[in-house]
Amino acid sequence: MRPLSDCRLYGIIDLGYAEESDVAHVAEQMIEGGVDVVQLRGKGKSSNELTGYATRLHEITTRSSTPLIVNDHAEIANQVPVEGVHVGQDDDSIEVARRKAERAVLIGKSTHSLRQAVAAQQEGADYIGFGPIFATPTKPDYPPVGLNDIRRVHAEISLPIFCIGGINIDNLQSVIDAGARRVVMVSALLKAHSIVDYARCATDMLA
Ligand code: TZP
Ligand code: MG
Repeated sequence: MRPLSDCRLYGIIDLGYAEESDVAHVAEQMIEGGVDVVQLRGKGKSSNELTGYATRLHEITTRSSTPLIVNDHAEIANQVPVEGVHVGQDDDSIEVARRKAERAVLIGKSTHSLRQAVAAQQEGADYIGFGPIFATPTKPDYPPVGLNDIRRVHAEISLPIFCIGGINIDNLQSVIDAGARRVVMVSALLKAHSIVDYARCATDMLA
């Protein structure tokens, strides 16, 4: 499986944007375009429903050694051989998520400040998300953290850091110039006319 240290572009298949019938195709397109790690995010979907999606997605991601991460529901990891689980500040602790997964998996944590990033590292996260960098309709209730702390968080945290929130091809260079090496894209990628071309453009910029 591709190690997170080799991952630059993290794509989230958010079921608020992707239709059920498109999920497999979206994953294939992301991978073809060079997305290195894929997350399944389905706010409002039950753990059972997401287990079904995760099973189908894992058959696709595993062919290219692309890690598949499930959002929020660590218990899915004891049903489906996904590579990881992602938790937010208001979700299970990393310790509880590891217990629910019942096996060794990667655990990522969302952080919204330098202080939370340091805490996530101390708590034993394998990677962190840092943002929202810019305001985003995908996570509307969180104030953007902006570009200013990106360099500092990279200086203080030794884990892979994936900057997230409102990132698209038009502002990606500003995020890279601010010190980011890895980013997450959700709506920009899912709404792109060609997911393959859009992801390729982003991976070229991050190379
Ligand atoms: N966590 C912080 S911002 C965000 C999440 C899940 C949403 C990012 O979505 P988009 O569409 O790339 O702004
Ligand atoms: Mg969450």
